[in-house]
Amino acid sequence: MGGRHALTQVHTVKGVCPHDCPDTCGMVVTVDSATGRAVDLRGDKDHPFTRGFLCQKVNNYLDRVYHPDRLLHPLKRVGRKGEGRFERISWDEAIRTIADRFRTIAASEEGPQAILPYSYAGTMGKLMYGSLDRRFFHRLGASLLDRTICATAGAVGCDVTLGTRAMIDPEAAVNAKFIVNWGSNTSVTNIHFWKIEHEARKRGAKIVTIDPYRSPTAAKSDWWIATRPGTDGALALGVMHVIFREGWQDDEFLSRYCVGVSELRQRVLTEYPVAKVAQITGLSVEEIERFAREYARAKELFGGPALIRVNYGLQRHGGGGMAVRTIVCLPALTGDWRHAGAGALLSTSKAYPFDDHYLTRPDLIPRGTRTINMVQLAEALHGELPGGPVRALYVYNSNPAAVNPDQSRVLSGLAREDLFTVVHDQFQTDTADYADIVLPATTQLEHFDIHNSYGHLYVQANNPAIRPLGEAKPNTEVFRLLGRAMGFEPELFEESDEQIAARSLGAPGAETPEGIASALRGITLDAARAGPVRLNLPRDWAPFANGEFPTPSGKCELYSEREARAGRDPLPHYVPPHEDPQTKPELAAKYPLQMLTPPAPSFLNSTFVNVDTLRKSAGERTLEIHPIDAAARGIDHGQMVTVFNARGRFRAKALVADSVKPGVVVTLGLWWRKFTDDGANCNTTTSTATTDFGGGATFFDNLVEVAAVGV
Ligand SMILES: Nc1nc2c(c(=O)[nH]1)N[C@H]1C(S)=C(S)[C@@H](COP(=O)(O)OP(=O)(O)OC[C@H]3O[C@@H](n4cnc5c(=O)[nH]c(N)nc54)[C@H](O)[C@@H]3O)O[C@H]1N2
Ligand SMILES: Nc1nc2c(c(=O)[nH]1)N[C@H]1C(S)=C(S)[C@@H](COP(=O)(O)OP(=O)(O)OC[C@H]3O[C@@H](n4cnc5c(=O)[nH]c(N)nc54)[C@H](O)[C@@H]3O)O[C@H]1N2
Ligand SMILES: [Mo]
Repeated sequence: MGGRHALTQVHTVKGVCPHDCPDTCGMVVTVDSATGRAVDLRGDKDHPFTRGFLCQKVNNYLDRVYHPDRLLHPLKRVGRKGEGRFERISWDEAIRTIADRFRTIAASEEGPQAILPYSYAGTMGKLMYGSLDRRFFHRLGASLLDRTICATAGAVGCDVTLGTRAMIDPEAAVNAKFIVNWGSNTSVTNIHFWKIEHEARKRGAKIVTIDPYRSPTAAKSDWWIATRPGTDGALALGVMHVIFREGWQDDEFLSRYCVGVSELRQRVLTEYPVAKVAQITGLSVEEIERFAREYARAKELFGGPALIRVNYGLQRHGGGGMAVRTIVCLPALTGDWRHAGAGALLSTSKAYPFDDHYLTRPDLIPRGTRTINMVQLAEALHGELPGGPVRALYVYNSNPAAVNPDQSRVLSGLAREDLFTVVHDQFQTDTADYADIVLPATTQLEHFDIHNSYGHLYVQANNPAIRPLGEAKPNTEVFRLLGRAMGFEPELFEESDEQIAARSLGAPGAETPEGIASALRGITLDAARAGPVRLNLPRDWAPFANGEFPTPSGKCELYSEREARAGRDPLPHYVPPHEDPQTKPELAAKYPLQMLTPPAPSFLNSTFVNVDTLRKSAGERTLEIHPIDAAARGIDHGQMVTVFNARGRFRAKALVADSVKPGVVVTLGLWWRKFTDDGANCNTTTSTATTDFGGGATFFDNLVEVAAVGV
């Protein structure tokens, strides 16, 4: 590595964007060799998928790395919880304080389960996301955290039908001729795949987006289909109805590789006539018929197969798991799985057989340890879950005060004087304001890591480019210190991060679907440090072209025996949202509007909100509302409104627009309370109710009312 910059001597270092996004971009950091300071950061042109360009947020990444508000030293709280007043302490004192508290709690009658680790995907690196931290908390016997806040509804939904995630080689999607962004704001949340969709469009593909909101992606698509929130499962059943009614199904694929064809056929033909689906989804019969025809007959009409980019937006509803289970049945009906780049794509993460058992050591978990669903942090902190109260909370890679549902109750829980809270982060987040001990974390430029991706098929290592700022430490290092302070077996913690990464590439994990068990074979850490390495998968990889579904039957399970045995409906069916005007008219009489709260393009969930340029580009907090709903409430364009329900309220500026249908409102998240004038973000109104499958979050399943704020 090496290179020249004007005047100063510089060198370049290859890294990986660590943020929670399917793109997992390759980055090149230019460092001033004399000062050791990073002076430039760009996309890695040699990365076959991310091809040298970065999103708006990471283009500005040095603003975040060298932000004047970076946490540089451990702190202890001196003010009230939430007030944000802290005093510098040493690492020694911080580690000793934490270990003493953990030891005391573990020895108490309540035991180590009264300690709760809380983390999500602030970084997606295999080591920083989940390695020594898991080993530490497993060894300690702390409560287990079920990490459900984002992806589990669809993951389990997919598993029921396919036995794994819906996956393809995303690069092969240039071959698709009919591309459906289903609950996916692809042009914002997966920009390199959007580029591939564009390439496909140049080759004749039609792009359709199914979304209650005219998202940037919907606006740029050939066709925006505005479903009512949470009704995607019904739409998919209606499409199946039309396919079977017209006889457009691929009988050969169905009979060779699927179970339950006749049961499903019977179900959709009798129970999901198009008129009923129109009533549920708010679409017209013509629109549904046309969508079904173009989707199912894409090969004749557009010259090639169809691909559904099924994403997270549609999962955040009570029936989100079943919706995904249902949607991923569709490519079996059309036979699109036969073709590379066609079928459906949720996530490629299961294509990487990293040795997660070795990384996280689940064998250390004491028998009978309870599991807490992270979506229910509010309940956990208020002592409402089985297994006793939470006495200590250790937060890293996450900002629950901003991202969790039922925010007011999360905050009152965090404010408990008897709760001992540690927050390890790069910044003084809304959550850190409630900590007893704050620990400074390194950024991706300052530590080593190894990455898979959930949006492409390359393994990459992140080489550290600069030294840690101040006294910041990587997650792994903090758990080494804590492991030592607790007197845990040194061998659990003593390998270096590089050694752990190298070994994690070595042995295939137990759950690996057949066909990808060898995907990492022969890929060395050295190769991954030099740049992106493609998994050992064939160029025209189409994992289900010949069946080979890793389900119990080995087939695509249109009918699920496992579901039947669990006492549930074995066939796809429509599960309405928890807060649905059609099925909950009494609730809707008070709170008639269905509110969606997807992230703002300039933020990544709550990350980047404190970067001034990005916050400015996000503008104000807005609420998009249809002219009919605005008029009914006397709300003018540009006026401040209060959005509320029984859980809470927040303020936003009304944008009266036809970007939503009547009955739907949209506000873009996820602001930090401290950057708002009312100390609240949209999660004051969201609920901790979970999805049908996977215990997932239901952020978009949320009835609210809106009122003009008097001036
Ligand atoms: N209303 C509503 N709520 C939502 C969503 C929504 O669409 N609407 N989206 C949901 C989704 S999809 C998700 S995934 C969750 C995301 O929830 P979180 O995973 O909490 O995501 P972030 O808000 O990005 O916060 C991550 C934090 O990790 C920190 N961090 C980054 N790297 C490191 C590191 O190496 N070490 C340590 N210790 N800390 C680090 C960052 O500084 C940041 O404060 O939010 C959910 N919440
Ligand atoms: N810029 C940016 N990129 C990101 C993120 C970010 O915060 N900012 N977050 C990252 C993370 S953690 C995740 S999980 C992914 C999420 O990426 P996406 O899956 O694209 O998720 P969202 O943007 O939350 O929602 C996508 C769309 O679903 C729509 N939607 C809501 N409810 C429904 C419904 O019932 N049916 C249908 N059909 N559509 C619905 C929303 O209006 C939204 O436009 O993006 C990742 N990429
Ligand atoms: Mo997410």
